[in-house]
Amino acid sequence: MSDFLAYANARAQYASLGVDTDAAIRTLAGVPVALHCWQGDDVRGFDGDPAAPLTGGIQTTGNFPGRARTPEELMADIDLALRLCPGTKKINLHASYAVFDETNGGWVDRDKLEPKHFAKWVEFCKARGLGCDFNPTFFSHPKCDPLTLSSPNPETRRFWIEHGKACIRISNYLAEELGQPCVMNIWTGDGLKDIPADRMGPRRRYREAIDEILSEPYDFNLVKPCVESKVFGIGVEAYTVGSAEFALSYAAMHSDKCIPLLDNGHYHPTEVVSDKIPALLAFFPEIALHITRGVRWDSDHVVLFDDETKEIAKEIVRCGGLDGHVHIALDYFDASINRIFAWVTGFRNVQKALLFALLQPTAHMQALQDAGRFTELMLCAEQMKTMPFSAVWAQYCAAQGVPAEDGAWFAAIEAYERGVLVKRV
Ligand code: RNT
Ligand code: ZN
Repeated sequence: MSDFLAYANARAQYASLGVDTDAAIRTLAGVPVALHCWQGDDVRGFDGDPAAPLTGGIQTTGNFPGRARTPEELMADIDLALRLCPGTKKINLHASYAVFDETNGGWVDRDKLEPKHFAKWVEFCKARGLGCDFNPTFFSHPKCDPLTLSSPNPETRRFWIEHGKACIRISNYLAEELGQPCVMNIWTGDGLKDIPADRMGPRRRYREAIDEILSEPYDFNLVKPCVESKVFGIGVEAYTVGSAEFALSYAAMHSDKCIPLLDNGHYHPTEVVSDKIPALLAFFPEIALHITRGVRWDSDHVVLFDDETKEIAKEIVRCGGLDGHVHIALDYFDASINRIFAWVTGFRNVQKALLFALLQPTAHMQALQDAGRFTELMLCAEQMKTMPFSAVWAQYCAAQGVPAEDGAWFAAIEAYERGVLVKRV
């Protein structure tokens, strides 16, 4: 069957359930999703010793050839990834990806970063019509003692507060230059390996440090500071300063200037972010997400088209999150497979999940729930799983000018691996 017939057939089948496939495709095309730059180089960045370890309780594993070592390599890799992904894309940068060169005076430490250190990224985004999100980098740096914003040492705190403020100014610059809001996420790996004697002190200091960072002036319509919580990290198993209650309470008490960010790797294994989305949207006008896949822990595996990713997407759609209420970003890092493949697979899977969610007969299913018709609700939910989704996905990809079949785009990645990646030694 031709693609045209396959889509016509699928459209009719979905229409018989009251689902408009053309509208779903149109809606999805306008939803920004942020692609994280750090998948391309195993979260190393360009502002420190390239041999220095990744700290902050996060870890990449694997040594697949071809890690990007320079801004030019990373940009070239991102370019290929973007070409193979449908949808509206943003880039998500960490402060450690500052580009230092002779035109901007060379290296400065993180407390002294300025917009000019991100001019190359602005140029990159402008040439491709992309928005840009941003993150202060509170890890992998000699000034982590190992705490940062919650350190008992005032000098350490000062350094990191100044870094946070510099990042607000940079986020403002990115938003103004690119004409799109910049989501700026505050996450620290601050915590303790073993039973604390003082759980409150670090949290008080963290709270005051965030207050100070957010005292830097910004327009909340342009810069969207977030606080991301976490349950534990490697080497900080007993206590995390920015726990769920801490981050959520901070965001709730400062809802005029920051928003909560949920990373689905940052909860206990039977907790699900899909359920937290409507809980938070009952109170917060905006929330932000890091979509990832934890295998047994916050392992940051590549996002798959799996049940929880679909459920997260359904809640985003059902809660009206696509109208700017939910800021969607990816956050994973796998060094054991082709990194560009990892980017593309995860990004496309989020797109698939959103399309799948947009193709649910949501109003009908909600009416069944409210009427207590749970037998028919289960029947309908199961029927949706074998609908001709792939024909609608193919239509969406064609409209976006990217290959639909995974096999078709993988050839481009293989060629790049042979021609470029394996030569990076
Ligand atoms: C770590 C957090 C955080 C980082 C990125 C690199 O557990 O998820 O968001 O992954 O900032
Ligand atoms: Zn995250």
